[in-house]
Parts: sequence; C-alpha cells; structure tokens
Amino acid sequence: MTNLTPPDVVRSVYAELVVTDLDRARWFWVDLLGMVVQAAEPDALYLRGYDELTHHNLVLRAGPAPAASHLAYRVRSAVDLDRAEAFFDHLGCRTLRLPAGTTRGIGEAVRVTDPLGFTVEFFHQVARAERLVQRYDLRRGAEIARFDHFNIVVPDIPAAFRHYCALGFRCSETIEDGETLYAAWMYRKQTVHDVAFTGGAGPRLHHLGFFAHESHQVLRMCDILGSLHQETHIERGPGRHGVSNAFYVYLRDPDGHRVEIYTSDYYTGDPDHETFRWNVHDPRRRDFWGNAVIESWYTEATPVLDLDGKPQPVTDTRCEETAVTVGADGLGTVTRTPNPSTG
Ligand code: XXG
Ligand code: FE2
Repeated sequence: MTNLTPPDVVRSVYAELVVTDLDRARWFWVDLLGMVVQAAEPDALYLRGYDELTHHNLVLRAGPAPAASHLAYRVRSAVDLDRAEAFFDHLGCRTLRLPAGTTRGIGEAVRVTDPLGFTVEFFHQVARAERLVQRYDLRRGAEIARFDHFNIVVPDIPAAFRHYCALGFRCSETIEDGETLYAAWMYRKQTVHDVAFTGGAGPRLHHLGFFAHESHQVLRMCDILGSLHQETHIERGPGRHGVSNAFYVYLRDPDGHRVEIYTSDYYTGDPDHETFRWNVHDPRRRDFWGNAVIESWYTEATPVLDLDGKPQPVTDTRCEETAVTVGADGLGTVTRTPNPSTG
C-alpha cells in the first residue's frame, strides 16, 4: 500500500453497463423502474434518479455480451485527479487520462485498473441536470431518487478492505467471525456505503444500489412486475437487511445485471462513527427477518471489462461466506436454530 495522499472521493456516482439489446434494457430501466432519460444516442442511454443533479447514474451501452465497463466516483476538486493518477501509478496500476467528454456529461477523468482488477474512473466536473425533485407528476415505477452504491465481488475480502481503507473510505459494517472477514461496507458520503464487497470469484460486479424515499416504492415495483407477469425479474426480497437496516428488493435486468432498490439506511457522518460488526452465524445479518438468501444471489454476477474493453479474467474465491454453516442462507443442510427464549 502507499503513503501518497489519496484522492478526496466525494461519492460513487455512476456505472457503465454493456447490454445486448438496448430497447429491452430501456423497457426495464426506464419504462418499469422509472429512471429519467438524460440523453440518448443510437447505441447508449444516460439515465439518472429524480433527485440527482448530476448528468447520469447509469450508462447503458449496446454491446456483444453483458458486462460492466467501469465504475465511477466523483472527486472533490481537479487536483484530486492528479492525486488519483499518482496514487494508482504508485501501486503499479495502469492509468489513463481521459479528456472531457470521453463519456458524455463527464469532465476530464482518470481511469485505472485498480489492484482488485476493476476499471474505476475518477472525475470532478460533470454536467448539471435539471432539478426534478418535486416533479411528482413525472415519476413512475420505483421512483428512484439517487444512486447509492456499488457492490463488487472479490476473491480476497481483506485485500479489498485494505485497498479501500488506503483510498480514504471508512467502514460502517462488516460480517465476520473471530478470524475471517466475509464482507464489508465502506463509505465516503454520509450513508452506510459507496461500495461493499461480496466474497466470490472476481473481479465481478454484484449489483448497483439505488435509493428510493419510501418503502412503498420498493413494494410497488414488485407489484408492477407481478401485474405484468415479469415476476422472474425479482431475485431476492422484498425484505429488511440486517446490515444497513435497508428495506430492499433485488431485481435482474434482461441481461442479468443485478439492481437493488432500497430505502431507510442511516447517517454515518459523525467522525467517531463506529463499525458495526455482524457475526457470520447471525441469521439476521443479510435478512433481518431470517429469510433465506437465494443461492444465485451469492454465485451470479456481471463480468467486468479492462481498460481496453476486454473481459477481465476472474480468480476464484479464497474464503466464502456460504461455506460457513449459517442459518439464513438457504444453502447447505443447516436448519434454523430455535430462539432460546421461545424454545
Ligand atoms: O446494500 C446492502 C447489500 O450490500 O446489498 C447487502 C446492504 C445489506 C446487504 S446484506 O445482504 O448483507 O443484508
Ligand atoms: Fe446493496
């Protein structure tokens, strides 16, 4: 790791996904989920949430196979672009300076292959979008308000944890036991996370997390999918997470990209905010009501592309949470432990 000053990261802002059928992707993300189309090109859509004042939170680009091209963070000032370049150079990572407009709406950027194998972009300047906060008349679907987090699949959770700590992220919650770290939630903005790690073959993108203001918006999304007989797009939930306290649902888009729509996490901005540690054996950690997590949620994820747009090879996991005997995963042969107070 490096002693260089890391870039001052403001927050996670957007991801670019490759989709194989842009019309199908538009149907899912715009017509069903209700994201705002900020710009459209013949082979790309730029989408955002209703509360966002930045140009986009998601780029959907037509391509031959589903993938995540890059994950993007905003940094506080132009100087932080130099810091990002120096920081990743020092780690021996490949870096690229991209002129403004390489991605529509985004100013000059530094794109890197990070030590975990993800293509990550840092930018400061971004085109402003029209304020739609109180345009209730325009809202549809899950009424997505803003982008919240990336969840990435990595084979070595401690290595991911160390890397993001070095980048200046703080840790809100973990899943662990005495010896092993199975998952961690890391933040720069004052919420539970900007990025979280799921253990597994990686690098892969696990999901993009979007915030809605009300739990009924999460439920309405499920009702809409049911009414349209599109219920197979619902993968997990709705439910209440133990980690983060979020009320959530996970959906899969037509290419299998996973999206989480959630509400009701909490503030982490106090300087002495402490990490909350879940024991890996606690069946409430991933679903507070103890509902089983479907196996696909642990095993399936989106391949990522390198800086040249080629698929990044994956390495197998070193230590999997699903290999641990836990009650709530619905995996293995473990049965639920009765509550001691009720027998
Ligand atoms: O945002 C999240 C998650 O990373 O998607 C998953 C908050 C909590 C969880 S977990 O499944 O651990 O409850
Ligand atoms: Fe999430």
